[in-house]
Amino acid sequence: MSLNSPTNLAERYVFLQAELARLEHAYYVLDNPLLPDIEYDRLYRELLEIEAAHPEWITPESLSQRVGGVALKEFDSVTHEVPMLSLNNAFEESELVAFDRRCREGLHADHVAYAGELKFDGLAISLRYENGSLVRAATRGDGASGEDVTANIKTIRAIPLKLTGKNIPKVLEVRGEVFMYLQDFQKMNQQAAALGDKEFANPRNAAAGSLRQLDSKITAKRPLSFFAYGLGALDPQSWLPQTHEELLNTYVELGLPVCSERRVLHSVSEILTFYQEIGAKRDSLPYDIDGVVYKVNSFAEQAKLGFVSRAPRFALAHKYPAQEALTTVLGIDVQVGRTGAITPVARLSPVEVGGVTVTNATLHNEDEVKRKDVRIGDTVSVRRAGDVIPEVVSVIKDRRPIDAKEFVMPLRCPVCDSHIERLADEAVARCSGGLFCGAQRKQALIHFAHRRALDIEGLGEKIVDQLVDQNLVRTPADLYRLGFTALANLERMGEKSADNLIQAINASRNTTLARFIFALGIRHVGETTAKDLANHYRTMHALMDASMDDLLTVKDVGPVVADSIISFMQEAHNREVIEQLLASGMLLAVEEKIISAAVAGKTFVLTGTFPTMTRDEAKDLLEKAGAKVAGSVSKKTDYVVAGTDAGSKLTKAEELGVPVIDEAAMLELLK
Ligand code: D41
Repeated sequence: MSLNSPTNLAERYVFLQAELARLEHAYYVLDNPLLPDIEYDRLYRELLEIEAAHPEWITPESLSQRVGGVALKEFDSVTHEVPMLSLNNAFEESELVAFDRRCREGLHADHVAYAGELKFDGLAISLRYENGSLVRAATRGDGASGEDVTANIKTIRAIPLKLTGKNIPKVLEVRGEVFMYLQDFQKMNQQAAALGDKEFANPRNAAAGSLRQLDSKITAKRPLSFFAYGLGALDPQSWLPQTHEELLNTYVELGLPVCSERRVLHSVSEILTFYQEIGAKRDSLPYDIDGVVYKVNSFAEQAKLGFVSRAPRFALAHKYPAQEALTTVLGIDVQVGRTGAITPVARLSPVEVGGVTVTNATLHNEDEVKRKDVRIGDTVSVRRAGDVIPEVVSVIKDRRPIDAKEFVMPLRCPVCDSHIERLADEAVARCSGGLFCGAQRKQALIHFAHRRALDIEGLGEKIVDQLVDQNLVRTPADLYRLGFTALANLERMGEKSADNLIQAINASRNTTLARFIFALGIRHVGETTAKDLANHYRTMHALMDASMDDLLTVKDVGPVVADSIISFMQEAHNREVIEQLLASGMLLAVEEKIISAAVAGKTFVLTGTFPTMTRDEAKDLLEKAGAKVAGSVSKKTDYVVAGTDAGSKLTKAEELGVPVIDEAAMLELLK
C-alpha cells in the first residue's frame, strides 16, 4: 500500500477501482503501460478480496465484472434511439470528385472541410453511457435495432466502464468498431491450433465470432479491441460538439479509444493524398482496415446535407483492394530458410490480393498443411495483410477436384541434398546441412562476420550476396582464401575498400575461442553460451569431441543446447569447415576473467550513447569483470548505466528505483 493511500476499507475499494481503471486506460487505450503486469495483478487481487468480503459493494461498473457473467439463451433486441446509418462506398477517384462536388453544391460553399479517418474492418457497435456509466451496448443489426451485447462488450478492456473527465453528458451513445489487433489474432489462432480448436480465417471473423458469444466468459478470453468514430444519442445540455474533429478529441478526454490516424482535409487533393498515404502504410498497420472514411467535419453542415435512404450524404468510405482472394494450388514446394527451416509453400495460379499479384503463399509447416488439409489442385482462399507473407487461409472443399493430391514432406534438402530432420517436439523441419547448405550460407557468413563474432568490418549483406552468388565463397573458410582481385572486381567495391576488407579478414584471425564458437552459428549457442563453452573446453578440438554427458556439466547448457552442439559437430561438412578455418591460422585466445568484487554477479543494463566507448565495449568490460549484462530493466537489475539519449530503459529504471549511473561511475566500479 502506498503511503498516502486510504486505509479505510471502503475508501481503499474506491481507490482501487479508480487506480485499476487508470492502469487499464494507460495499457489498452494509450498503449503506455504504467506498471508491470504483476503490480496490476496484485491490485486486482486485492479488489477481488474486498469484494468477496463485501459483495454488496459490487456494482455493474466494477472492473471485476470484466470476466463475464452467466451465459445467455439469446440476445435481447435493442432499438437504437438514433438509427445507425450505413456508409456509401467509393473505389475510384472520380467518385470522390463527385462526392466533394455534391457536398459543395448542397452547402453552397466553395470549400468543404472533411474529417479523414480509417475504416476499420470489424463490427459496428453502439455504446450507451448514462451519467458516465456504460449501461448498454448493442450491435448495429439492421440499423434500426440490434442485439444487446452489453455483457460481452464489458469484457473489452479498451472500453471504459466509466467515462472520465469533467463534462460528462447525462446520455451519450458512442459509435465505433470492435476489432482485433493482427498480433492478438495470430496469437489466439496459434493457441486454438495447439488445443485443436477451431481457428478463425481473419481478424474480422474472429471479432464477430467472439462478440456473438452467448457466454460472455468466452468473450472475455478473446483479445478484442475498440475504436470510437461516431455519435448516436446525446443529451444536448452537457456539451454539443461543433465538428467531428471536436467530437473525437472530446472522446479522448472522456477516456475512449480513438485512432490517432486522423486528419482534417480541405480539398480533393488533400483527400487523395490521405488515401494514398494511408494506403502505403496499410500493410504495416497493426490492424486490418478496408478503406478510409471522409466525413464533412461540421455537424451543422452534416445536418444540412442529411441522408438518402439509410446512408448519410455527408460521409463516404473510400475502399482499398480486398486482402483475400480465391485461387487454385498448382503445386506445393518446400523452401529452405536462412536458418535451415523447411517451409512448405503453395505455388498458386496468379491472383491479385490487396493490389499485389500473388503467386506463392506460405503453408508454414507440415502440420499446418495437414490441419488445413490443403491439396494440390484445391481452390483456396489466400490472404495478404499487414507485413506478413501471403498465406493460405482455408480450402474451399466444395471445389476439390477428384484428383487433388496430398503433400508429402521430402526427405532431403532441395538445395544441398542433406537430410531434413524434424525433432519430435518441434513444428519445424530443418535441413541438417548447416554451413554447407547454399540456402543457409549467406546467413551463416553474415553471422560469422558479425561485430560480436569474428568482427570483419566491411563484410556486409551486399558483399556476402555477391561473394556467394558468384561462387567465390561457399563457407567461412573460403573468406581466408579470397584474393585482392576477386574482391576489387565486385560491384560497389573500389581498390581502397577491397584492401580494407582483406586487412579486416586477416585481422579477424586474431580472435578469441568464445567469439569463434559463437561465429559458427550453432543453433541455440548464443554469445553467453559460447563464452561458457570456451571457458570450459579451452580448445576448439576439445569442444568438437565433447560428449553429451560432459556438455551437460557446462554452466547453463541443457539437453536442447547440448543436442544441437552434438548434431552440428557430427555433420562432416561442419567439421571440415572448422578444420580449414583452424588451418588458415586462427589464433583463439581464452580470456581469463579479472573478477572485480564491486561488480561480480551484479546485473547491468546499458542504454544511450556513452562518451568514451561503445555499448559493446562496455559490455565486454563488465562481463570480463564477472558482471552480467541484460537487455531489459527489471527489479533484478542492479545498475542501469545511462549515456546521452537514453530512452525507455532509463524511465523504467527510475520507475522501479534501480540505481542509474553514468560511464564514469561504471569505470570507477570496475577499478
Ligand atoms: O471504421 C469504420 N468501419 C467506420 C464505420 C468509420 N470510421 N466511420 C463510420 N461512420 C459511419 C457514419 C458516418 C454513418 C456515422 C462507420 C459507419 N458509419 C458504419 N459502420 C458500419 C455501418 C456504418
